[in-house]
Amino acid sequence: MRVVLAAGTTETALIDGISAAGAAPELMAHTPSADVEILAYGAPTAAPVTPVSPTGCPTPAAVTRAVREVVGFEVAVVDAGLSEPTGAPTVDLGVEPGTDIREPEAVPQASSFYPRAREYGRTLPDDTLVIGETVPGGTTTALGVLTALDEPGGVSSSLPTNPLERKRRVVETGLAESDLEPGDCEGDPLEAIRAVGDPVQPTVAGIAAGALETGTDVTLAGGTQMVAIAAVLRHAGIDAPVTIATTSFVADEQGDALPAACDRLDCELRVTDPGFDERDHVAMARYCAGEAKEGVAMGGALSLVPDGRMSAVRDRLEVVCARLGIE
Ligand code: AAM
Repeated sequence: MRVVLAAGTTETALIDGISAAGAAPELMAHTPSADVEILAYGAPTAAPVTPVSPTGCPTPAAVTRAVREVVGFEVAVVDAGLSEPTGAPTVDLGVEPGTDIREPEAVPQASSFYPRAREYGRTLPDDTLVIGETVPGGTTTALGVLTALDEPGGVSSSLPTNPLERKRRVVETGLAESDLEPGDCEGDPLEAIRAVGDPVQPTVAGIAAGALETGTDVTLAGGTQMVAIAAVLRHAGIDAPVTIATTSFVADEQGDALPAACDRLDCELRVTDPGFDERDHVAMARYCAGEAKEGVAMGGALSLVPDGRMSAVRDRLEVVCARLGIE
């Protein structure tokens, strides 16, 4: 079993009011680079910041790291378009940062990133992969791809109040700038990503596709961004079994829409509640207030926690947070 984290950036994150995956817009580009270091080392090393939301909610990387310190799992990080350096080892597939989806092309090289990621996925030796993401702005690009593929349903958000109408307007502009209408990319998911997606999407979808081809079990670790990846796989004609593992925070926010989307895309859904309401801790309270919710493979990592060990994960999260200066 291995957790594979695809870490990248899209300039879409810089659109006003669209993301809380960083304390300020100018810090957002550092978030994935720091997330990678937190997962690998337990705290940022080269990155200048610990990713927190503007209200101080720590990155889900802290939770994934806490699970790792309790359960122990192998990690591989793929550079899926980082725009700032990271001090942790990454696999280089030549993936470049994405542009604002309101530009005519969001991921101009989507169709070459995908086969490279697929080849990487084919070569991984593990029986099971849990594939996660960190890409600020990723729920907006997920909405972009879902809309271009004519898949119904909304998307989640790192913000406690989801700016869904704003995201819809951004996607509408993005599609228009790409000379596309909603649904125009049905059956051509790489075209959807090229027009209104982000570079993490062809990377995750490619790794998943390659792994599935070699009989590897694949869990997509995340919420609505992973629903978009599942849609990419299905529109690419891949019908192998896929699981989506997310947090109760996303599941609670999405209500019936999440199981409905998983049904439609023929994915098994696994939801894990980390029991953060049982603690009086600033970070866990932020998650219970609907901030962050998911990311950096958090839901997939939580699904690996054996029965009876979740309180050890909460204990460990307090230690990780203290290391990050969040107490
Ligand atoms: C990743 N790193 C994060 C974070 N995420 N650090 C702090 N807070 C988060 N929520 P949106 O579309 O609103 O930006 O949400 C998606 C991002 O939130 C992704 O990067 C995901 O991994 C998570």
